[in-house]
Amino acid sequence: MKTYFGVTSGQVQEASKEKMCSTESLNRRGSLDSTKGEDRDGLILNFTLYNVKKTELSKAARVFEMFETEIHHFETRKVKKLKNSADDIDIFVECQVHSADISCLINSLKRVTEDVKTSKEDKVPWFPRKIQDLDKCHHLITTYEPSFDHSHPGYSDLEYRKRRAYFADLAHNYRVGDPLPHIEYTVQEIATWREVYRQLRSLYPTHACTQYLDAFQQLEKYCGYQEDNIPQLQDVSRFLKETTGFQLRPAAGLLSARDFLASLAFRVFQCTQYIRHFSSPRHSPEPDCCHELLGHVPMLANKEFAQFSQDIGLASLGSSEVEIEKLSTLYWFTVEFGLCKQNGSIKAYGAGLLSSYGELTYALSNEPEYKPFDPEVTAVHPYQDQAFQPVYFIAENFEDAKTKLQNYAMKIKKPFSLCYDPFTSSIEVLDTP
Ligand code: HBI
Ligand code: NLE
Ligand code: FE
Repeated sequence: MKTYFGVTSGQVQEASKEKMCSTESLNRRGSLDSTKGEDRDGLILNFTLYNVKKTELSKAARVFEMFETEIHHFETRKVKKLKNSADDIDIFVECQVHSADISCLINSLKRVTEDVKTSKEDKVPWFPRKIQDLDKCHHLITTYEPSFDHSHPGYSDLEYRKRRAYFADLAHNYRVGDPLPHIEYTVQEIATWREVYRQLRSLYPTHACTQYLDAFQQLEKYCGYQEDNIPQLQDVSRFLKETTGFQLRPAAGLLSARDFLASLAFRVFQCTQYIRHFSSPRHSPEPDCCHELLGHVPMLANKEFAQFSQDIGLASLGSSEVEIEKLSTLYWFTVEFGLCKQNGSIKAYGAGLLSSYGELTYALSNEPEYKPFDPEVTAVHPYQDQAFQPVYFIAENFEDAKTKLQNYAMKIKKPFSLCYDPFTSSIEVLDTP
């Protein structure tokens, strides 16, 4: 439990009690929030305290401290009045505060001065600003997990579920900067990998785009990509870092779109390490190491594509739920299930296709419907996340898709603009109100 200094108000004690209770909760989209009391979902708000007596300044500062707000800006200005108020000041504060604490905080501030204003209307959801903040971006969508979903092929395989719990622990305990966990894969796991690898490898020359084929060749040469070996994330991450600056971190399963997209802004790809159940190698509704290593990694080794991925990530930071839903749909129909034109034919670049030999053959057959990639249309198109897609979007080429996406992202309304600083791996926020 945290100790609060100089607590004078009963309301503040109330707030600290509330915090102690909110260790685990289910959010709207069914993801398990297990931030263990961290104020990860804080909102960035502006407070103005008018006509504060100069002697009360430290008291005001203490209120912000007691609520464990993260102060981004703290400014005082002398009140310009003609008479009798030489000692009064106005205080302007921008800070991140847990949404549950806002009204208590305002009440406590009102003990310092009656005149408190908040910019509640420009609520901005919390987002990571530095790469270490990604340790807080691990919220899982549990829909397709073997222990929750009865139709998951591993649901009644206790051995498999135990193994999945082991992988989940590794991911939960991981912190930025740690070495990526080395895995001793079992004979059965390697057999599943072999089956997936063989089938896909025979399809790639005719089904995958040239950017994919080039990178895949490199990965076979330098990164242990072979049918009898599941590559280690540590080796793959090093390879990507050298080619496009992308790096990997372990993920316990399917992450919330907000957390997953946020990490892309830092050129970090959240990667599962477990493998799909041996009974269904053709297709898995949830990501696994076949999906990450065979689907995503080769494309992340392409400069143009790496930029495209980071751009979606940057667009997601601080966006509303509605915008996140649209960006994740865009991501779905491009990075996951995208097709593109190449030398007069259609090829796959989406990771969900390049990791599922079932869907890869289907996508390039004459069964599904094709539509041209257009962010405005694609972002609101319904998608299928349990079976093969009925519709795929075709990009002219990556350059075109990237420009269209950047134009789309520029139209997302935010009260600030963002810039990624590659030297410090952090986000600079500009024009904050
Ligand atoms: N989580 N671990 C992981 N891997 C993904 O590929 C992934 C994810 N969460 C969401 C997601 N992909 C997307 O389909 C979009 O919702 C962003
Ligand atoms: N369907 C894909 C596969 O079987 O590899 C995984 C998709 C993950 C979003
Ligand atoms: Fe994926």
